[in-house]
Amino acid sequence: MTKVLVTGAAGFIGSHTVDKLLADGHEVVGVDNFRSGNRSNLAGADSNEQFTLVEADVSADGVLDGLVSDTLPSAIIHLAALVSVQDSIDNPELNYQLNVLATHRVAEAARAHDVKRVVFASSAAIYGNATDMPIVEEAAKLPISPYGGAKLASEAILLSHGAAFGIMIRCQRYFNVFGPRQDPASPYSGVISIFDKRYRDGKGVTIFGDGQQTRDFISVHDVARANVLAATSDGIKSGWANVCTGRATSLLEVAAIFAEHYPEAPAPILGEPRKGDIIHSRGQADLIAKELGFSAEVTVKDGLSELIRLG
Ligand code: UD2
Repeated sequence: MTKVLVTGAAGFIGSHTVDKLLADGHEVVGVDNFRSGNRSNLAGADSNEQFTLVEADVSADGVLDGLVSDTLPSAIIHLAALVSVQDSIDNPELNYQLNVLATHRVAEAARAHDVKRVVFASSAAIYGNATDMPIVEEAAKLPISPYGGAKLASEAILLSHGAAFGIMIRCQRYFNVFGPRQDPASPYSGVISIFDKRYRDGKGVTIFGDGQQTRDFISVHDVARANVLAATSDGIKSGWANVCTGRATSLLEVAAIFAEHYPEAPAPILGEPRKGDIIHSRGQADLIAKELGFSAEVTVKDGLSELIRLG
């Protein structure tokens, strides 16, 4: 059993990561300021006596230092973030506070209190408009949003701290994560969460463009498992890896799966392509398989069926 501190514990990926850690018998200290996280995401975790939750902002001076010195975890999984790319464009300063300063605080708290391992929520956003598919980890890092820039800077902060002070760092570059508890509230929310809500409400969906665009959609259950592997496996080294399936699914395929479950729903409308949209995104999944022994197990079809069943 390991004690793990999870920042952003009440978020979409955070709460599933907490659930997986608890299911595997680990002790978990969660921290969240509920800016975008939701208390109800932790309904299952709350009933587990191995779980403690602290309400706090990890970017604030002294918060993480105090928390880490009080709890002395073996590993930190740092998922707290400003999660919306659009918010980072509207408010770059807040983005750098929540996505870079907070990461610096994590790195410093780990150094000061001898935490030997940090797992970080990085993103395929660091690759920007990559055109060679699949996207390999060596691809150029040319982010096109403050969000992507902050994720790339955070990788550098953590890896340099790790090298200087002997902390094992794993940067997890998530592709398009989907599943239960993803917030569909904004037009820039993940497309699957938007489609799920609209079908559930008996409304049709709009596909921006011809629907042939593809993404590497990965289930949040697989992502949570990858996080737990990175935080608890023996014999792994500092580094980074794509967290993806290696498979591409088009929006037409996604809409067709929803339509099977909602035969009465109106057919999707094809709208104007979204400005700045990339056509294809697919990661290469070999490095994480080699380094963590991880490969995604949930197909898009099965993941969508679960989402539609559970909400
Ligand atoms: C991700 C980011 C986005 C930007 C982009 C850069 C998320 C959720 N979004 O967008 O902010 O950084 O990466 O590459 O992380 N779509 C529809 N109908 C809808 C909503 C979306 O057709 O109602 C399309 C959208 O135009 C796109 C695809 O669905 O072609 C996926 O959209 P997304 O926002 O879920 O993810 P992505 O990778 O485009």
